[in-house]
This record gives sequence, structure tokens and C-alpha cells, in this order.
Amino acid sequence: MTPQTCILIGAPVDSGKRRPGCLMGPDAYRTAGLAQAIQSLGHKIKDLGNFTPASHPADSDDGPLFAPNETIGWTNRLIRVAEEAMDRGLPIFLGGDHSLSLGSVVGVANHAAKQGRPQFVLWLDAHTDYHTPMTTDSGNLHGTPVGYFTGRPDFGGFPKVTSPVPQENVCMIGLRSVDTPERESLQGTGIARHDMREIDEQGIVRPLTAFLERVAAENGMLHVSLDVDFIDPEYAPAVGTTVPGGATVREAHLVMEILHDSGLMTSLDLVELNPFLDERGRTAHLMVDLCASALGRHVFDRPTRSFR
Ligand code: B3U
Ligand code: MN
Ligand code: MN
Repeated sequence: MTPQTCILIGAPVDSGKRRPGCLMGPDAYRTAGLAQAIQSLGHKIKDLGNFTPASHPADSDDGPLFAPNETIGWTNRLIRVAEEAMDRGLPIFLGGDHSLSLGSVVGVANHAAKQGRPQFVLWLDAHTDYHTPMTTDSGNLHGTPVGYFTGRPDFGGFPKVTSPVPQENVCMIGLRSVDTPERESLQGTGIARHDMREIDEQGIVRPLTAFLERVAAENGMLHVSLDVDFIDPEYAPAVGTTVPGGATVREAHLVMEILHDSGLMTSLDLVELNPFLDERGRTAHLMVDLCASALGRHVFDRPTRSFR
């Protein structure tokens, strides 16, 4: 990979669910040596520090949604930050819970639209996060980003999505916890959904490379959203919603290594790390190591896999 300028964007978003702690994520990544790991691979780092939400009305305790106004504030802020960062390098959003992706993905998709290039999204997660504010049972907006950036209705109060990511350009890998309304609304969409059974039967390389070939064929921009719970909680315990049966450390690294070989990734989210639940920083360190794999860390040189 040619050397990149990686823009670190601290997004201590904690409003997307009730259990607090993800606000410590950005600083945990820094403490675990993220910048040093990236620099040692020959890339430049620009750390923009930690952002705050755009001003918003106070949230009340009544109503079906948890902290919607704060999440709207974050979405407004992160759309702008993402749009600007895309002009300067490869943004890495340091979460923060997954509701930060309402902003990060819409921002990078706006930038892609300006360039006249299609936006693609690789969603690495146990969950599909395809709810809308009307379908969520939990009221936790970290379960809604894919619904939002693909242009589902009922996101009243949120910024209008002017460049929705086409369903056909979204690929989800790692699924093992999908709510009934999400399953029903996903049926008949063009969103590629790869659950853990498929990974167990066929391996993780096949769905990934099939998707990357499409991104390359269409000269797309590729946003990768890595939820800690994509990985099995045995290796990545620092997450609020542990779902057993996730990707192994080896599968997760392989995904990142192939992403690097492809040269296609243009932006990245690291989300749902809750350092309060970690064991001596091991989950933060694993996420840093995965990010390093995505940016070129490897054991031996090998002929590069070309997707073009
Ligand atoms: N689908 C459930 C659970 C969930 C989604 N994302 C996470 N958990 N991390 C919900 O609350 O929407
Ligand atoms: Mn998620
Ligand atoms: Mn998840």
C-alpha cells in the first residue's frame, strides 16, 4: 500500500445505548498505541483529538428512544468532520458506540457523491443494525445506522440523507443476532448478509473477496465498519453486547489483511469498544492490531492479491 495519511477522529459517542463506557474508547486506542502502530508501517498520522456533538436540545427520560437528541447532535457533527477528513486522507473513526456510523457513513458517502464515485460499506458485526427509530424494541440507536445510511424512513430530526448508500453496495459479515423486524425488512433488499453459519461452512474469504471484486469493478469508495462484537467475546470481551460464536482472531486478521491487499479501503470505524469492561487492555490492543493489519502489517511478503 502506498503510504497514507491516516486521520484519527476521536468520536466518544456514548448515546447510542444505555450502558455507558464507550466514551473512553478513543483514549483507550491511543493508550494501546494506535498512532505508533500505524506510523511504524510508514503512514502519516494526523490526530484531530476528540470531538463533541453539535449543539442539541436536552434529552428527556420519557419516549421510546434513548438520548435521540444527543445522537442527532453527534450525527450532525460527524457528517461534517467525515466530509472534510475525506479530502485530507484516510479517516479512522475512534468510537464510541455504533451510532457514530450514522454520521461517519453519511459523511463519507456525501464525499463519494461529490467525486462521482459509488460508496460501498463493509459491515463487520454480530448485528445487522438495520432498525429505524420506529422498529427498534430497545430504543438504542446504535441498532439503526445501516437503516439510516441506506435511506430508510422515520429518522425524524436527523439530517436528511441526500446520498443514501445503495443496498447492493452493503455487505454484512459476522451476523448472529438479528431481531425479527430487522430480518423481515432485510428480506428482499440487496444487502449481502453473511451469517456465522455461512462462515463456518464456506470460510470468510469467499464472501469478502466477492464483495471486494465488485467494489474494484465499480471504482468504488469503501468504508469498513468494525464492531468489536464481530469478534468472539472470548478474544474481545470489552463490549456491552457480547454474542458468543463470533469471528476468531485469525479470521478477523485475515479479513483485515485481505482488505489491505485490495488497496480499496478509504475510511474505517472502530466501534463499540467499552474499555470499562476490558481485561488489562486486551480488546483495545486487539483492535489496534487489526487496524495495523488493515494498513499493511504482515509476517512475510507474498504476491499481492489484485482485485482489479
Ligand atoms: N438489535 C438489538 C441489539 C443490538 C444491536 N446492536 C447492538 N445490539 N450492539 C437492538 O437493540 O437494536
Ligand atoms: Mn453494531
Ligand atoms: Mn454489534
